[in-house]
Amino acid sequence: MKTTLTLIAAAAFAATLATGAHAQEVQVVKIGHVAPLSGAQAHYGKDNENGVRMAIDDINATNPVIGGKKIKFEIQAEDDAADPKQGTAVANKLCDSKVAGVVGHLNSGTTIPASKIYNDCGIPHVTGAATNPDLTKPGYKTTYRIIANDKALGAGLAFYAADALKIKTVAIIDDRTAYGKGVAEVFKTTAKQKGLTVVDEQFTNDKATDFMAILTAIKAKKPDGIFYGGMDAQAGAMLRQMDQLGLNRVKFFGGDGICTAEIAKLSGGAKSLNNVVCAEGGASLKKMPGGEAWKKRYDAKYPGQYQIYSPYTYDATFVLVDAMKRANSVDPKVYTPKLIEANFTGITTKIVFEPNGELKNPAITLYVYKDGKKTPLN
Ligand code: ABU
Repeated sequence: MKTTLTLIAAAAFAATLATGAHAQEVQVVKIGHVAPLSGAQAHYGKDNENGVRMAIDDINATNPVIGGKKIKFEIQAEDDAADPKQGTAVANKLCDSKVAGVVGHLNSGTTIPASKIYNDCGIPHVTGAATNPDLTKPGYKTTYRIIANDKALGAGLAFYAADALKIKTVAIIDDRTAYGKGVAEVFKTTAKQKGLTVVDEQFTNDKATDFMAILTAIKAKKPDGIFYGGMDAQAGAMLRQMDQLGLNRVKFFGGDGICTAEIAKLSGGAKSLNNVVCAEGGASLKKMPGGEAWKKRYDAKYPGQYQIYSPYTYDATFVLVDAMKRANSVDPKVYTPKLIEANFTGITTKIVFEPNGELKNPAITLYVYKDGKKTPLN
């Protein structure tokens, strides 16, 4: 028995010498990811998480060495269910877990309160989805965004409504979340500046499914268009109910929250889908530096799961790791100051930050749905 164990130990030692595995120990470094992975927004969350997983696989395939150590990145994926309270609980959990950085969160309503927690525990986070401009107002050195914010999205849609479509009247609905309320407010202000009349304003919430009462009230005001500040589960149902009320000639505007692949399914064949114009805070996949090739790889790895933000969460992961490499450290205290100096060409764009952590010169793209397929206008 003793002889057998000695032989096994000797064989293991010989194998170690051959591979050099002991020459450099592997350090596991956790990257946190937070998004809704349950509930009506789980499809956005899964897509975001896939972006982070794909980035980690690609980075690990390069055998990264940081601070003289071989690094293996791993994801710590958390579900905040798009709920601000769960968002702060998960942010505290990630601080306690001492993750090196966080990609997220997805919703503005969870990201804004979480940003203070990350700042207090000194862990940087990069969102590729939350678009409320208030996120970067406190000026935390730990908060970064790599897509355009709602000032650009709301204003871009109002300009398009006034200048390209030449509509005159609009009704506005929002879901009272940080995102929905914020983007609707920007649209309203800009639409009025452009000479549009806001004929009605209605409110809902991010769990609602029945919009017949508010759409009936809006129908009486005969608007040329409806702007919806909210997400696709509600927008899809609204489009179906607009058809039922004979509102299928009314333009339907919304920000990136409704600009998903899923809305085509959620609207269940409603004619009103043809009237949707939505805005996304980046270039179209075709115009992104590595967009189309990346999308092919994504679809092969995660068939049928693409929604909208995964290219950004992919780049957000690379931006964190790029700062670690430049600092030659995975310690957030050491590498966080390097984030603001990012000059990183990702698959979405060249990522350079403003002093407040916003992306410099973000693009926006408007989309319509042609034959049920999300199609860029610019
Ligand atoms: N940007 C729209 C969806 C996420 C959010 O900002 O709440």
